Amino acid sequence: MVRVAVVIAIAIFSALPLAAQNLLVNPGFDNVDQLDGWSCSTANGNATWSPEDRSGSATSGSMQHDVTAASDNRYLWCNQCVPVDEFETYVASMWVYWPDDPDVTQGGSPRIEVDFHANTTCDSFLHLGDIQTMGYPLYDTWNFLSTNPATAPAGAQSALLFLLTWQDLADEPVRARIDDVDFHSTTIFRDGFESGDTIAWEP
Ligand SMILES: [Ca+2]
Repeated sequence: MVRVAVVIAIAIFSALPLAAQNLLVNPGFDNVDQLDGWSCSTANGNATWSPEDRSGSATSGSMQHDVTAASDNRYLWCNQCVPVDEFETYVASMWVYWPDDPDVTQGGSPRIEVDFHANTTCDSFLHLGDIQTMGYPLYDTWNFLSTNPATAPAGAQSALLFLLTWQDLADEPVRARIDDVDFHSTTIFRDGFESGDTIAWEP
Protein backbone atom coordinates (compact mmCIF):
# COMPACT_ATOMS: atom_id res chain seq x y z
CA MET A 1 0.00 0.00 0.00
CA VAL A 2 1.37 3.26 -1.06
CA ARG A 3 0.71 6.03 1.21
CA VAL A 4 0.47 9.30 -0.47
CA ALA A 5 1.47 12.25 1.48
CA VAL A 6 -0.59 15.16 0.58
CA VAL A 7 1.00 18.41 1.24
CA ILE A 8 -1.34 21.21 1.53
CA ALA A 9 0.20 24.54 1.17
CA ILE A 10 -1.54 27.04 3.22
CA ALA A 11 -0.96 30.63 2.52
CA ILE A 12 -0.84 32.47 5.73
CA PHE A 13 -1.36 36.13 5.42
CA SER A 14 0.45 38.29 7.80
CA ALA A 15 -1.66 39.94 10.44
CA LEU A 16 0.82 42.77 10.72
CA PRO A 17 -0.63 46.19 9.89
CA LEU A 18 0.61 47.84 6.76
CA ALA A 19 2.84 50.81 7.42
CA ALA A 20 1.82 53.85 5.42
CA GLN A 21 4.60 55.00 3.14
CA ASN A 22 6.32 58.20 4.16
CA LEU A 23 6.54 60.25 0.96
CA LEU A 24 9.34 62.52 2.19
CA VAL A 25 13.03 62.39 1.37
CA ASN A 26 15.26 62.56 4.45
CA PRO A 27 12.46 62.79 7.05
CA GLY A 28 14.75 61.83 9.94
CA PHE A 29 17.87 63.84 9.05
CA ASP A 30 20.09 60.80 9.05
CA ASN A 31 23.03 62.31 7.17
CA VAL A 32 25.51 64.31 9.22
CA ASP A 33 25.58 68.00 8.35
CA GLN A 34 22.98 67.51 5.60
CA LEU A 35 19.45 68.74 5.11
CA ASP A 36 19.16 66.80 1.84
CA GLY A 37 15.79 67.12 0.16
CA TRP A 38 14.80 70.28 2.04
CA SER A 39 14.85 73.93 0.93
CA CYS A 40 14.93 76.55 3.66
CA SER A 41 14.37 80.28 3.98
CA THR A 42 17.14 82.57 5.16
CA ALA A 43 15.27 85.82 5.75
CA ASN A 44 14.60 85.40 9.49
CA GLY A 45 17.37 83.13 10.64
CA ASN A 46 18.78 79.89 9.42
CA ALA A 47 18.19 76.16 9.38
CA THR A 48 21.03 73.76 10.11
CA TRP A 49 21.58 70.10 10.85
CA SER A 50 21.85 69.25 14.56
CA PRO A 51 23.23 66.05 16.14
CA GLU A 52 20.36 66.14 18.67
CA ASP A 53 18.16 63.22 17.60
CA ARG A 54 14.65 62.60 18.91
CA SER A 55 15.30 58.98 19.84
CA GLY A 56 18.92 59.46 20.84
CA SER A 57 20.40 57.75 17.82
CA ALA A 58 24.09 58.46 17.40
CA THR A 59 23.78 58.11 13.64
CA SER A 60 20.86 60.47 13.09
CA GLY A 61 20.08 64.07 13.89
CA SER A 62 17.46 66.74 13.48
CA MET A 63 16.72 69.97 11.64
CA GLN A 64 17.43 73.01 13.78
CA HIS A 65 15.71 76.36 13.24
CA ASP A 66 17.22 79.51 14.72
CA VAL A 67 14.82 82.42 14.27
CA THR A 68 16.38 85.83 14.75
CA ALA A 69 13.62 88.11 13.56
CA ALA A 70 13.94 91.86 14.11
CA SER A 71 10.17 92.42 13.93
CA ASP A 72 7.04 90.72 15.21
CA ASN A 73 5.49 87.66 13.61
CA ARG A 74 8.36 86.41 11.56
CA TYR A 75 9.18 82.83 10.79
CA LEU A 76 11.67 80.44 9.32
CA TRP A 77 10.58 77.63 7.05
CA CYS A 78 11.92 74.58 5.27
CA ASN A 79 9.90 72.84 2.61
CA GLN A 80 9.86 69.82 0.33
CA CYS A 81 7.77 69.10 -2.78
CA VAL A 82 6.23 65.61 -2.91
CA PRO A 83 3.95 63.90 -5.44
CA VAL A 84 0.32 63.38 -4.48
CA ASP A 85 -2.82 61.99 -6.13
CA GLU A 86 -6.05 63.91 -6.35
CA PHE A 87 -8.78 62.80 -3.96
CA GLU A 88 -6.39 60.89 -1.72
CA THR A 89 -6.28 61.94 1.92
CA TYR A 90 -3.00 62.99 3.53
CA VAL A 91 -1.63 63.67 6.99
CA ALA A 92 1.58 65.55 7.82
CA SER A 93 3.33 65.41 11.18
CA MET A 94 6.59 66.17 12.91
CA TRP A 95 8.27 66.04 16.30
CA VAL A 96 9.49 69.33 17.76
CA TYR A 97 11.92 70.14 20.56
CA TRP A 98 11.75 73.74 21.77
CA PRO A 99 14.41 74.71 24.35
CA ASP A 100 13.28 77.22 26.95
CA ASP A 101 16.04 79.82 26.93
CA PRO A 102 15.60 81.87 30.14
CA ASP A 103 17.03 84.92 28.41
CA VAL A 104 14.31 84.87 25.76
CA THR A 105 10.68 85.95 26.01
CA GLN A 106 8.97 82.99 24.42
CA GLY A 107 6.12 83.70 22.06
CA GLY A 108 6.50 81.25 19.27
CA SER A 109 4.86 78.26 17.73
CA PRO A 110 5.78 75.32 15.53
CA ARG A 111 3.60 75.00 12.45
CA ILE A 112 3.00 72.73 9.48
CA GLU A 113 1.50 73.81 6.18
CA VAL A 114 0.74 71.67 3.15
CA ASP A 115 0.01 73.44 -0.15
CA PHE A 116 -1.53 71.40 -2.96
CA HIS A 117 -0.57 72.22 -6.55
CA ALA A 118 -1.90 71.32 -10.01
CA ASN A 119 1.46 70.29 -11.43
CA THR A 120 4.30 68.02 -10.38
CA THR A 121 6.74 70.73 -9.29
CA CYS A 122 4.72 72.70 -6.71
CA ASP A 123 4.60 75.84 -8.86
CA SER A 124 2.96 78.53 -6.79
CA PHE A 125 0.76 79.85 -9.61
CA LEU A 126 -1.01 76.49 -9.71
CA HIS A 127 -1.84 76.53 -6.02
CA LEU A 128 -5.11 74.71 -5.28
CA GLY A 129 -5.46 75.00 -1.52
CA ASP A 130 -3.71 74.17 1.70
CA ILE A 131 -3.97 72.67 5.14
CA GLN A 132 -2.30 74.20 8.16
CA THR A 133 -1.79 73.34 11.78
CA MET A 134 -0.17 75.16 14.65
CA GLY A 135 1.10 73.89 17.97
CA TYR A 136 2.31 75.45 21.18
CA PRO A 137 5.67 74.33 22.45
CA LEU A 138 6.01 72.30 25.60
CA TYR A 139 9.47 73.40 26.46
CA ASP A 140 12.50 71.15 26.76
CA THR A 141 10.79 67.99 25.59
CA TRP A 142 9.93 66.42 22.24
CA ASN A 143 6.34 67.11 21.16
CA PHE A 144 4.29 65.60 18.37
CA LEU A 145 2.42 67.90 15.99
CA SER A 146 0.10 66.63 13.26
CA THR A 147 -2.33 68.09 10.75
CA ASN A 148 -5.85 66.84 10.43
CA PRO A 149 -6.39 64.52 7.46
CA ALA A 150 -6.98 66.51 4.29
CA THR A 151 -8.04 65.38 0.85
CA ALA A 152 -6.01 66.54 -2.14
CA PRO A 153 -8.34 68.57 -4.38
CA ALA A 154 -9.24 67.67 -7.97
CA GLY A 155 -6.22 68.13 -10.21
CA ALA A 156 -3.64 67.97 -7.43
CA GLN A 157 -0.33 66.45 -8.50
CA SER A 158 2.07 67.70 -5.85
CA ALA A 159 2.15 69.11 -2.35
CA LEU A 160 4.64 71.51 -0.83
CA LEU A 161 5.14 70.62 2.82
CA PHE A 162 6.32 73.50 5.01
CA LEU A 163 7.87 73.09 8.46
CA LEU A 164 7.76 76.47 10.19
CA THR A 165 9.15 77.97 13.35
CA TRP A 166 7.25 81.12 14.17
CA GLN A 167 8.16 83.86 16.66
CA ASP A 168 5.52 86.46 17.57
CA LEU A 169 8.01 88.81 19.23
CA ALA A 170 10.76 90.90 17.71
CA ASP A 171 14.34 90.56 18.92
CA GLU A 172 13.64 87.41 20.92
CA PRO A 173 15.61 84.71 19.14
CA VAL A 174 14.07 81.27 19.47
CA ARG A 175 15.29 77.83 18.53
CA ALA A 176 13.40 74.71 17.58
CA ARG A 177 14.54 71.27 16.49
CA ILE A 178 12.43 69.12 14.20
CA ASP A 179 12.77 65.37 13.68
CA ASP A 180 10.90 62.35 12.30
CA VAL A 181 8.74 64.29 9.86
CA ASP A 182 6.06 62.27 8.10
CA PHE A 183 3.74 62.86 5.17
CA HIS A 184 1.65 59.96 4.00
CA SER A 185 -1.64 59.02 2.42
CA THR A 186 -4.27 57.51 4.65
CA THR A 187 -6.23 56.30 1.63
CA ILE A 188 -6.09 52.51 1.33
CA PHE A 189 -7.59 52.61 -2.13
CA ARG A 190 -9.69 55.01 -4.10
CA ASP A 191 -13.07 54.10 -5.44
CA GLY A 192 -12.43 56.44 -8.35
CA PHE A 193 -15.98 57.69 -8.50
CA GLU A 194 -15.37 61.17 -7.15
CA SER A 195 -14.78 62.64 -10.57
CA GLY A 196 -17.49 60.88 -12.56
CA ASP A 197 -15.30 58.12 -13.95
CA THR A 198 -13.88 54.74 -12.96
CA ILE A 199 -10.24 55.66 -13.61
CA ALA A 200 -8.98 53.99 -10.44
CA TRP A 201 -10.29 50.57 -11.47
CA GLU A 202 -8.94 48.02 -13.89
CA PRO A 203 -11.64 46.67 -16.26
CA1 LIG B 1 16.67 61.93 13.47
